[in-house]
Amino acid sequence: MSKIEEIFAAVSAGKKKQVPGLVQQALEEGIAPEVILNEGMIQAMNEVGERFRLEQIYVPEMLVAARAMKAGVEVLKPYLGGESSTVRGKMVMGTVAGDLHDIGKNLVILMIESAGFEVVDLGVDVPIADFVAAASAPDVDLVGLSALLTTTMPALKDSVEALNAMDCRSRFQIMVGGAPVTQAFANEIGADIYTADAASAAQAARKAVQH
Ligand code: B1M
Repeated sequence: MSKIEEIFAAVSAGKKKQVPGLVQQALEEGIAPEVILNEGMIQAMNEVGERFRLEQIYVPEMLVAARAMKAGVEVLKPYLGGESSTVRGKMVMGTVAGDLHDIGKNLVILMIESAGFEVVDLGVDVPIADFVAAASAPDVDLVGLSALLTTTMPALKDSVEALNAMDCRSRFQIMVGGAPVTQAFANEIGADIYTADAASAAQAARKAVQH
């Protein structure tokens, strides 16, 4: 079994204690951090999601897989994206109301921080009022909203609607993402930027904020 296959297997089986060591070994073997993340861990979460959909596993198994992935990401953190010494701007970011998924959001934050932004993490299950309150700070350039469930897409829409109604709306841009979100949906709800993954979120943030 290759190291990537071992990481894939350990993340899908929720082996939280094994994953950090395997990720470390993969790095020492010279495997690129992005490959470990995408082919080892994110692919494993996709597999877990598929097995959940097919009712082969249930929520507890999804949860332990998520914990195993988080443990692996901790090891990868210093290797992803690189450090940036210039502060390009400020972003506030959260997962919308009713939604507890945060692995994707945390990866987006990691990459956007590496691109030189200060990011205020509002956490998960963020009420609309909290997005609005955070966006009203005068130095906020970007507001990021993540949604992972089709059932929380209406909360994404309502949150963006509330942000769009703010007097200071022209001061910041709104970025949305998450598995069920598409460019078409982002356009429909009036968000400025849609990105499909953490790396393109960081690129888009850089492009959007050029002080
Ligand atoms: Co959940 N879950 N889950 N889950 N879960 C999904 C999302 C699901 C697709 C699984 C499935 O059925 N195949 C499904 C949703 C179906 C749907 O709505 N169409 C689902 C379900 C149904 C549920 C529950 C309802 C299950 C239940 O209770 N019956 C429940 C809901 C709880 C709630 O939120 N209220 C639930 C719970 C959970 C756990 C708590 C057990 C756990 C989350 C733990 C955690 O996050 N701390 C969990 C997990 C782990 C998953 C899967 C398996 C993996 C999610 C993940 O972390 N992916 C997921 C299946 C899947 O995704 N294939 C599933 C890896 C992550 C890196 O990718 O989050 O997509 P992702 O983020 C990407 C991009 O989307 C993008 O960049 C990221 C990095 O590249 N991105 C952005 C994300 N946010 C962005 C924001 C941006 C830009 C890009 O700009 C601001």
